[in-house]
Amino acid sequence: MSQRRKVTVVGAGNVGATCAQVLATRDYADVVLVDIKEGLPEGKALDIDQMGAVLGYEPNVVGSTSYDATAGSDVVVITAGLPRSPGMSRDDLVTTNENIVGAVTRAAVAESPDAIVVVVTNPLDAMCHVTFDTTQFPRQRVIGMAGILDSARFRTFLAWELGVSVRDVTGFVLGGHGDTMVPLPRYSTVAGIPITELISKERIDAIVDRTRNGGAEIVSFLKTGSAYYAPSAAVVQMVAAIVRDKKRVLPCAAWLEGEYGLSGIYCGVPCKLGRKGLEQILEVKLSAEERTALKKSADAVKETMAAVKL
Ligand code: LAC
Repeated sequence: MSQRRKVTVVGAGNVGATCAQVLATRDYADVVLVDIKEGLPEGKALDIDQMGAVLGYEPNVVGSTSYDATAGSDVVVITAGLPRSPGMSRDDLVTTNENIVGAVTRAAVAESPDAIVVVVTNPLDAMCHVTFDTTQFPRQRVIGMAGILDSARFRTFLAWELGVSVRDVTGFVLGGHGDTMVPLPRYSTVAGIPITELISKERIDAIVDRTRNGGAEIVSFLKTGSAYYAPSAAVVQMVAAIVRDKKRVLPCAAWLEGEYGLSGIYCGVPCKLGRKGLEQILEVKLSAEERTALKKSADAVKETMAAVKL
């Protein structure tokens, strides 16, 4: 595939700007970085472009406060919104961020009616739902980023626990992006060996717990913001799977229509991503305990959704 693709990133804060930066270094897409704050997207885009002369990629990032430059994007990434601050749950953000996400989604899809939208703003599952309602797109074209981040955290902690390369660790995390997310040890492996064969139940429980609180752990260190390096890399993995039609199977937030016994809700499940966006949801059998945990996580997403007014 020789033709460059076009990716719009809405929000030039830490997550959005880092997304634009990582995307730029990959050099397969023209990137438009949009923010309402005058000067911020333009300045960051210029800086990222000039890094290309050093690292060796084409300077094709444009920053703008208007959506004109975004027209005809293949993928739109929504990062706009307030981040969590210490002591604040993801759900506390719901009212502020639903207004922001609704408005930027409308503006972005007006210019790119065929785009696939990747939602990143928290509370993630609820903001996916807001974007899904706002765009009226089919579910194939509105997907949320959370599971790759959550499983990246899970994989990192497992790799440290065993002293093995993180490349050989797979992690399977289902459910909403919140404290009730459901890491599944049975389906998490080191080079194909289930971690339940390698790590004691007590240690797995502790690692699962740290994973569930992985976002809050970083917020408590940073004090004035939340994680952005790993989240941005996770977004780029989704964007790459879509624009390069890779058929990757990645944990993403998807609109469920009966899968895993859930309907009318966004929730993290294993998704096949390709040119059409969400091309398939993979279902696996869950134990009674796992099903209960997933139901609890879905209930938490529904509770957050109850606060959405749009
Ligand atoms: C995290 C927050 C940003 O998981 O949701 O890092």
